[in-house]
Amino acid sequence: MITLLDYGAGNVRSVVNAIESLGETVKFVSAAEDVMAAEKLVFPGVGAFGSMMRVLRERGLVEPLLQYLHANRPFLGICLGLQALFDYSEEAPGVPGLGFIPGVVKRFDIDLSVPHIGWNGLKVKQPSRIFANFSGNEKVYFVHSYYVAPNDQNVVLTTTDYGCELVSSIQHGNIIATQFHPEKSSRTGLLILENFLRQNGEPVLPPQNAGETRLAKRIIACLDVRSNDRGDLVVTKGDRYDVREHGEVRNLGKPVDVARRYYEDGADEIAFLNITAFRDFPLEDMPMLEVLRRTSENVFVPLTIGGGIRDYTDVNGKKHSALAVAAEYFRSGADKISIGSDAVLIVEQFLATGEATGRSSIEEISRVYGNQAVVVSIDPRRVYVRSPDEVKHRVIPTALLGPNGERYCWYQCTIKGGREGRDVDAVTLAQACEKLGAGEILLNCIDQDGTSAGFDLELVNAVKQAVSIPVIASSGAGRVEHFLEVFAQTEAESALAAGIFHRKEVSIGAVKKYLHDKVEIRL
Ligand code: 1PR
Repeated sequence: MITLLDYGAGNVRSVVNAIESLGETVKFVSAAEDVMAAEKLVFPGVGAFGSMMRVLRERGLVEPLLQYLHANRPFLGICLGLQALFDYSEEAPGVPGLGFIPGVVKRFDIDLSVPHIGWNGLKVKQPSRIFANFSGNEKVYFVHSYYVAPNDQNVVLTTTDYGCELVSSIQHGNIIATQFHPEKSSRTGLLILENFLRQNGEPVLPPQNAGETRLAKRIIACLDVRSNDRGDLVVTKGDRYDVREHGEVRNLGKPVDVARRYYEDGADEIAFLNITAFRDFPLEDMPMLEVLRRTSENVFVPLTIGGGIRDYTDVNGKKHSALAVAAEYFRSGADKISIGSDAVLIVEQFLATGEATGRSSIEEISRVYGNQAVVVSIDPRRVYVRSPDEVKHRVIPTALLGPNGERYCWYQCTIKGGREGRDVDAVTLAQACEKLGAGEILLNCIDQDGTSAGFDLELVNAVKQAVSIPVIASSGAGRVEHFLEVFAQTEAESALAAGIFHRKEVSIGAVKKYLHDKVEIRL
């Protein structure tokens, strides 16, 4: 029996699912006594440091936790569950942490994209039970903007390189805590969890490659999901966002099965986009929530879900906040949510007034769940112009000349799945969303979508150069070479594809095999 401390933020569902997949049962801490009664305690912190500590205090959990830790009882902290052990965090000045491990939690101050999102390696500093059966070149999944700096180096279990050498896990007697997410680290993560749960193994020092660890470029499989005309929820795929063929919605399979196939084939992440959620209300769309729940039961890589995240008034006049919609998605197994149409409307208002309201979906969700949990999905379309001063938007020179030989273009943001063009460009939108608290940009391109003609490298470069958060290049992948092109010619951290995987023209395994000796990837 594992006791799990859920203080109510973010996706603990995936930790529960990962533990249950290993044949263990999970009990939740509902009162302070449950902490001391635990045989093994798992603390999967998610969200923001300040709100986490506030909830722990309000629920009277600080003292029991400290007692448990000082008694050297088996403990596994994950992400914020690691950071909570320290004195304080730069994320929430003035809010004390548990102070069990002397030291602080710092924000990255590096030239690379922050948050540090993706699969990176581990440099092991001391033997541990959790490394039993490790080969030594495993990668694990990180998603964080802050990292721990312990005063005593003897507690450092592993470090990881990302612009600096950060402490990626600590070990102090039976207390182990990781900055990375074992529950999202595929087979490697399940092995770590299994080793922790077994408790009887010998400490192991795995074989190691010398040198720096490197963040892998991520390959993401995207499932556009909607109901077809018979009411079945299907994976579909458009050509330039048109998902109908001979009048019918294309049906490329059942979402849960397709996601599982991509997980087994090595996807680093899976995204579900509920593409008609702009007109339906996601909280009434139980099948979609069910898809997420069932997928997260046996897919142990990060899941992003988008569609319909906005404030909403239902038919009875009841108001639902975007935060409530996101919360339901997180509870159902999402690690990140993605905001499309609402982001455009928020940015329009932000640009018009020059002020952030603090109440937009981007701001509210990132405040509660952390900005790493908020992806903004952009659906831009090329608009050609003769000269850069013809419009007030960010215009770029293009090698792909327009129909009348135009040498310039801008990328017009759209809402409602490309149905409505708005007066904002993709570069401005990405920058504004970063300011408002988005942690990542999913950059589609309607002109390339479903064409198999390759990613729009000009668009990716224009957006990537304008922001310091990670960018996922999307739309147009048709061959393995397109993935190399996007990683070699842009700084995008990830590449997303849909059609070629759904139609089984190219597998994720084949993409990785091709990239393997050319760019850093997770095998
Ligand atoms: O606006 O917050 O409700 O979110 C709706 C979400 O649904 C947005 O993220 C939007 O991108 C997405 N969406 C809406 N309509 C469509 C459509 O296709 N008709 N799909 C749609 C967007 C684009 C990509 C696609 C890549 C790769 N799909 O996700 O997977 O272009 O495709 P490819 O590799 O086959 O070229 P909101």
